[in-house]
Amino acid sequence: MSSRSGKILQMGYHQIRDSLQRRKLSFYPINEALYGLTPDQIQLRETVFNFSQKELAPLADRLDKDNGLDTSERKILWRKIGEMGFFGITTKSKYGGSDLSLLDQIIIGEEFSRISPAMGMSIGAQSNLCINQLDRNGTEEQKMKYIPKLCSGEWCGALAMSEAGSGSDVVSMRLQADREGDDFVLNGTKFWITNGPDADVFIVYAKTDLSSQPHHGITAFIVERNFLGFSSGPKLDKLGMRGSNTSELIFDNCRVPKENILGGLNKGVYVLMSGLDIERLVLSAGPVGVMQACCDTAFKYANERKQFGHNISEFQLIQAKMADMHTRLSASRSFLYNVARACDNGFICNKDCATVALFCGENSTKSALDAVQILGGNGYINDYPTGRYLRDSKLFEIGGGTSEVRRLVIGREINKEYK
Ligand code: COS
Repeated sequence: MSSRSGKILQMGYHQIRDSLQRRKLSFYPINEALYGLTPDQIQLRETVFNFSQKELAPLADRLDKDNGLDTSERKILWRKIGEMGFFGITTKSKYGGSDLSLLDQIIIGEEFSRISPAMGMSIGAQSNLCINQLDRNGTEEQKMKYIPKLCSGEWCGALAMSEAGSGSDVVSMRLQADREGDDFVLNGTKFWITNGPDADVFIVYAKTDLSSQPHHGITAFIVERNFLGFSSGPKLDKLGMRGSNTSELIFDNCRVPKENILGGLNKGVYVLMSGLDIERLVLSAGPVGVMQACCDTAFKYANERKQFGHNISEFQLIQAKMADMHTRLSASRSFLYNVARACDNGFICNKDCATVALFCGENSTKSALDAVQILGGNGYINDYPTGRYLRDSKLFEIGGGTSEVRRLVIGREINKEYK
């Protein structure tokens, strides 16, 4: 390549990249007939969109490169999110929540994830896994003590379920809690914990009765970071979702007062299983947000990138990919909103929650792959966000239950219905 043509090609590359980076994403039109959103929900989406553009967009790529947010920046961001009411979304206002629906929570999660899936996940872990679990299972005293601080963003929250040796087979966990007077003493570890390095309070599942069936001897505890014997490990170096801090948790004779049992002694499996349904539903906002982000980036790129004298969007093989991406997004969003509405009306069904998580998670990875392909060589370098979307997306086929577990849950329920 001559130095002249090299320069011209470089200019083309920079121009498209800069135009993608400079451009303010336009707020996309919502087909109300298709999605059936209320005027309040349309306005909510726009509010989150504007917030994410201002607060998350400038951070998203840096977080990916730096493997997370440092503590002081995270604390400032958390306060801003708390002020907007985006943490305790479905929680009653008397605990500092916003008293909105699960569908509203999904709209919020989707817009966060459209800009930064990693931040969407960290914020979701606090609002869904931690606050929601406390809200549904806590005593009045526990709720008053913890939820307002989490809703305001003063505190960061997390949930600790998985261990290095117990992922899909969650009830085989080994973290043990032994009664000593008015306390329980926890020994063992948890692994892959979202917000692990940052959280001030954790919902932690531990074995309290080894003599009964594995799933009947589990208890949920509320553990504060400053409890004696608690520590978190260094940030894990992940493939994707790097903007979301993840770590191991270590319990070394960690003393937890018995008042901090959540949902009853040896009743942890019900807290855990019912939480998993809501988690799978709400987590699905993430892949829908990523699919939107993939469309935003790839469609714009295809309409700017010229080859053979034409914008590549004019080529039918590119149009086919664009059509597939659009179809996956529309189908996933419609499905998710319908299941969310059913859950809001009290019909929380583990088959539907697993189905929607499976569908959205796998479609998101497919669309991220298509987006990388449309960007071609530029999709393969990290100056563009599509590589990040692909790496982030993969988590949605693993976290909150792998695609395999989701298929297992769905298959089991189908068999019950047809027996
Ligand atoms: N709400 C409340 N309780 C529920 C429930 C729900 N939605 N679903 C099941 N339960 C109860 C059951 O009633 C049962 O209790 P009883 O024996 O007293 O009736 C108990 O929970 C165990 O249920 P089940 O026997 O169906 O569970 P399994 O051990 O067969 O579950 C899978 C197997 C693989 C489905 C389960 O372990 C699972 O979902 N694993 C994935 C874990 C996961 O998602 N990890 C990622 C965490 S990221 S935070």
